[in-house]
Amino acid sequence: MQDFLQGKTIFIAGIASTRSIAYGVAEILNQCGARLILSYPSDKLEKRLNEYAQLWNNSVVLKLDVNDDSQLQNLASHLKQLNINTLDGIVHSIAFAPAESLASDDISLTSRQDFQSTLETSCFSLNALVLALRSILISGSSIVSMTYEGSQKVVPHYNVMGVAKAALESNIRYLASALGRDQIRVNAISAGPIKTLAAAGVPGFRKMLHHAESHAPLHRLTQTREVGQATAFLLSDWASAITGEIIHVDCGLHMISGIEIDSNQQVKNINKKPLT
Ligand code: 0WD
Repeated sequence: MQDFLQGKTIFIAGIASTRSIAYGVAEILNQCGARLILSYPSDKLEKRLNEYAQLWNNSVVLKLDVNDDSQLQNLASHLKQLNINTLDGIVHSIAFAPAESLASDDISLTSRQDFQSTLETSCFSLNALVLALRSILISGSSIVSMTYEGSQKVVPHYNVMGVAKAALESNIRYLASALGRDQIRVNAISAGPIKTLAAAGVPGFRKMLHHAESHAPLHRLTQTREVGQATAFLLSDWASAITGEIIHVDCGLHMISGIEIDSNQQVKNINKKPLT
């Protein structure tokens, strides 16, 4: 059971540190026997990614900024030069929003440029990456991206990132429809809040963590390795009929209304004269 991804080669974009969701995903995928290709967007991450690769059966490491068309155009041929002629899956764990767009709580203040760059890196990049790798994705491949509940509900300061996540989730469904004819599946995981570099850029994120811990049915925070386990399942043949789906891995937080009732108050109300 441990090696149920044996023989699969998975491309992972979005490891920035050991706290990254994609790091937890890579740990689990390696444990399940997958061969990993790790990408990093800028030279400053090269050394770190090479160190991580040593931990995971000497995974392949390469540079890829998903907003750089020339790098995308050369990606499949670059992989072929490394003797990687086919892929079984992609993990897209990437998002970016300029700090100013998260600073206030008024989305109308987000500039055209910031709006566009957020949508480009956080949503369009999935399609750009898929297109770049499509020629080597085999029938039965699986693609997994990462989203957050701020797509469905208003989360303070999440602003344009919430809009980008809503677009990403819709995009998952359209992409699943388009790639289904080639037996390629596309899904996303909606993770609970996790303390990572990207999350640290959202003002008030500590409050979000506290809220999640105290309100989630499991009364704890989601771990990156738990996102990894769900990702491993979606990448595996066990999920062969699942596509276009958004799966929550958030300790149940998404289904809680947020309405708080003081239990003493509740008793008081019950003792009032009954409604007739
Ligand atoms: O609470 C959280 N942390 C949640 C995150 C809850 C639910 C979902 N997510 C999502 C994020 O929105 C994102 O889509 O999970 C995904 C991964 O986020 P993360 O693990 O929280 O963040 P982080 O460790 O910062 O990794 C994101 C990485 C970038 O990190 P930095 O910190 O350098 O911005 O995305 C990569 C980069 O490594 N990235 C890019 N990769 C290629 N090309 C690019 C780019 N242009 N831009 C960012």
